Amino acid sequence: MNNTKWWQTAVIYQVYPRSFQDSDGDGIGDLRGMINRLDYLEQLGITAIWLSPVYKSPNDDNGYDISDYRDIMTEFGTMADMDELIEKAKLRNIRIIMDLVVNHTSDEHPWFIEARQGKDNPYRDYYIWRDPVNGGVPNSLRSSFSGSAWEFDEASGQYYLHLFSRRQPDLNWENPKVRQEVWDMMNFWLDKGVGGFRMDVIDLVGKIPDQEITGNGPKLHEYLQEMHRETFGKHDVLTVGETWGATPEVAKLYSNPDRKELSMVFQFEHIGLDQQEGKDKWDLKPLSVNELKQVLAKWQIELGNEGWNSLFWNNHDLPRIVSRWGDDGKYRVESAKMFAILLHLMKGTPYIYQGEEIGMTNYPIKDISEAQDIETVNMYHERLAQGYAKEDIIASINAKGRDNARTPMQWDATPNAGFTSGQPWLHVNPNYAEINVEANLADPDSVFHCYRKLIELRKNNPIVVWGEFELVEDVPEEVFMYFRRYKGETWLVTANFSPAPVTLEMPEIGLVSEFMIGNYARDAADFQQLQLQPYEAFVTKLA
Ligand code: TEU
Repeated sequence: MNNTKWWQTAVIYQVYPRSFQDSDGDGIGDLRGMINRLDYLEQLGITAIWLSPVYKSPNDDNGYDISDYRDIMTEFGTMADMDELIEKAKLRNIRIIMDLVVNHTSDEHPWFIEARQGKDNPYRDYYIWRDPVNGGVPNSLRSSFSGSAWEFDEASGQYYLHLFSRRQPDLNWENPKVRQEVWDMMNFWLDKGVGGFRMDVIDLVGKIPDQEITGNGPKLHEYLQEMHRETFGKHDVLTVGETWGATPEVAKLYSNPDRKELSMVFQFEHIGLDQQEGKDKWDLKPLSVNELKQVLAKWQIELGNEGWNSLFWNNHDLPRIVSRWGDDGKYRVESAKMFAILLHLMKGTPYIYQGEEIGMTNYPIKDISEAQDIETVNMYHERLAQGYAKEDIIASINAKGRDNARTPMQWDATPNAGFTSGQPWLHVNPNYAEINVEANLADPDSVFHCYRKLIELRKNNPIVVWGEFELVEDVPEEVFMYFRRYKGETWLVTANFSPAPVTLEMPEIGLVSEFMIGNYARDAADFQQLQLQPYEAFVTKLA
């Protein structure tokens, strides 16, 4: 393909640094620990590492509240460690993608400390301040972490906006000085040789608070085009925006190469399918596999050549997919592999979240005292006050809470799963004795080796990167089946998205010439009348 970008053939691995690998026994993951695990990531075969924030932070939101964009969080190590990580990753042809959190800062950032000094401070309009209305909050904007998005500042008698925690004041992007500060900071990291940025809630930076507009504001794309011109446009880097409300039409605005904005976005339409209409993520409904098929197929087809898909099931904000939509009991390995095969054969750039590649699961809590995440804790107290039953709130937390993804990486069967020699900052899932990297590496049929083979398939077969996608419609609801076609070659991906066997008539599929990968043993012969096993998935090359 002409003008191929490296991130179109890439597979990205997300590290949540706090939970990846501790090297100094303080119970918190760190950069040295990551450096010590680069060989493992190289063995998996990934191309780049998306690092959740490692900057100085008071950790009100575990690093997504930044107090110094140009220094490293003390618990994670030093800037010298960061430079070493970038360098040693590069030696393995692995790029480091930084997490760019510029919708807001920490309230301990010097800019906010200045801004808070008074209305005349030169940094005041780095943030969004409003007078009370009728003696109260300026309007009904809500925080994602419960309650009003407005916090009263006694000293000045004004409110400031925070779409997340009250310790994460929103930056005022209408102020050109703020944008210049962001450009300068991004260029600082680009000059260090980072491979790009994941852009935290970047769809919010065009907000118009007085009209209660938060996502996709009128100046958003103007700002992104300015960012492109002033920073990464001169570099061959990956930029991926976190855009919760994006539709394919909106996604094209971000990722159409002619618009000179971003490489791609994380869209979350499939992620919201087990959430009641118009409600919060905590208000659950069963997943419809048909809806999932239609949504993912739509994204595969509608971006066309005007954008590029990111492909993910997991991240540090989401429950682990094998517990959420698979089976984390009897068919844990089979369903973990089914999710991997189904996603990694699609068109786009796959993202693997730490632990996904070994089939890690959610960690159910019994009491709110076991929860660490601010989003979860705030919701618990808000819903308790609203009269929700405690057991219902805990059930929602166990289904959708962010701590599920943040339990320490399970390296081996030694205490604390080999994550730390100290007291881990968050509970380790007790199933680490069985589910860990060491056991996966030793088992040629493990989830890890399934991911490693999928990454190899993508590297060695252009059809996986460039092939056209076509959903197969006339199959049972629980069967997710699609073609990929490229330069006369046709591959068929078949997945049973259920714990029950399914009988499938496939005579029209034609002869199978090669069995590429699957999570059950199966030879190329018997594809005319099939009984798919629980969560069975496989890929066949057709004659
Ligand atoms: O998340 C954006 C965001 O909206 C999430 O908080 C989401 O609403 C929720 O977690 C759904 O489960 C980004 C980061 O990924 C998240 O970790 C931060 O807490 C948030 O922004 C604020 O920076």
